[in-house]
Amino acid sequence: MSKKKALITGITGQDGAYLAALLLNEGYEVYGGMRRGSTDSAWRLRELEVWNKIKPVSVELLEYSNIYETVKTIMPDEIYNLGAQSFVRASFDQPIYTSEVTALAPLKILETIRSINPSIKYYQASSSEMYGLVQEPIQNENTKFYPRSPYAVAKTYAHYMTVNYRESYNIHACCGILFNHESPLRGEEFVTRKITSHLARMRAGEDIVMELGNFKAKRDWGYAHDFVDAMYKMMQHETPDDYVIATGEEHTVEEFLLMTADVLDMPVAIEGEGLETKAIRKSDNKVIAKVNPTHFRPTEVELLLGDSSKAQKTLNWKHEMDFPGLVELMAKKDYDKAKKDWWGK
Ligand code: NAP
Ligand code: F7E
Repeated sequence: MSKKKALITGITGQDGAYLAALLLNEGYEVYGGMRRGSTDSAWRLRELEVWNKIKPVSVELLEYSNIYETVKTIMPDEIYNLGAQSFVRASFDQPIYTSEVTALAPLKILETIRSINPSIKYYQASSSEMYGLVQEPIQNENTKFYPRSPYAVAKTYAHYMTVNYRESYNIHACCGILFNHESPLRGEEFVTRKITSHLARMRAGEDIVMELGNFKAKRDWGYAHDFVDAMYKMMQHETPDDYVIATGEEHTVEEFLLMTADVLDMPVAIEGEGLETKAIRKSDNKVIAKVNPTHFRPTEVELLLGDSSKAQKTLNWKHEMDFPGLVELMAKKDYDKAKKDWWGK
């Protein structure tokens, strides 16, 4: 039997790398959609040792004809659309670009599927950010959306467009409403990796101060490796549907910082309130983190907490990695890196 073919857009991102590894393991021929750039964007794929196993294809998500021709040539069985301008803070400065990549590109892919072969399955990377100003303390598939950033509005548009193509054209299209998921492959602009990479460099000897935004923001943080498994499972289910994927546990940014410091054996204390909040290293009373208001968003999402019981029941999905395990994995990996960079070993 010939191998199943999957096209992943955004394969160079965090989730793209983990999903590529999973699909290769499942015996798929994996086509990796990459945009042209002047620097090496394949480092995550190299780190997971999948770069030589995938077939890279040039996909610029702003170009309809590029998407169309790629799909027509490959004729994949499944398309996982992970490509996006995914940084919420940046979406306030670049709302139009964000909308073109994050809202309109999914429509271009859905139109391509509809016109070339409606039996191609489609996965849309929806986001817990769509809940924004939360309308219920714990969010599930029935909770009303209240997006609070251009990124979240763009994701909400793409979400409903995916539902509409499923209902109008009978396309096997699924939306994974994924809550924050992290890993050592997370981009360093996101708060978890920002914290682990900065504290690891401090622990290795660098004299730096980290600037953060809202210490009190709460998120439901899971492990990206666990979360891509949910994407795969929903695409294999006979009925296409939408699923919340989350751990069901929330923690503040401050808690993430304190736990990272403990893992690195560099205890810190939090002092002050609001804009005056600081993290002080106990061993020498040095301020290692303080607030810089530029990291606040014009409209903040204060808290998110997901209920993934539908995915647990229907897909038999559950997360394996708990919060302390995730912090430890990320902090230790960044410390190993920092030691190499700083001490050359
Ligand atoms: P990420 O690390 O930021 O990766 C985004 C990917 O999109 C990168 O491969 C990037 O390519 C690509 N991309 C951006 N603009 C493009 C364009 N114009 N043309 C082609 N490719 C483009 O994101 P992630 O964390 O892996 O997340 C994967 C998806 O899930 C995203 O859609 C994100 O919005 C969504 N999501 C993420 C989370 C989370 O917590 N991680 C939660 C919910 C939903 P370059 O490498 O060239 O920049
Ligand atoms: O912020 C606060 C910040 O940028 C988390 C994306 O993958 O998950 C991600 O979006 C929280 C926010 O992730 C800093 O204000 C404080 O409340 O790591 P983040 P995000 O905005 O939740 C969702 C589900 C996605 O879909 C997105 O694509 O932490 N925070 N201080 C900070 N955030 C950052 N980045 N930097 C700070 O210094």
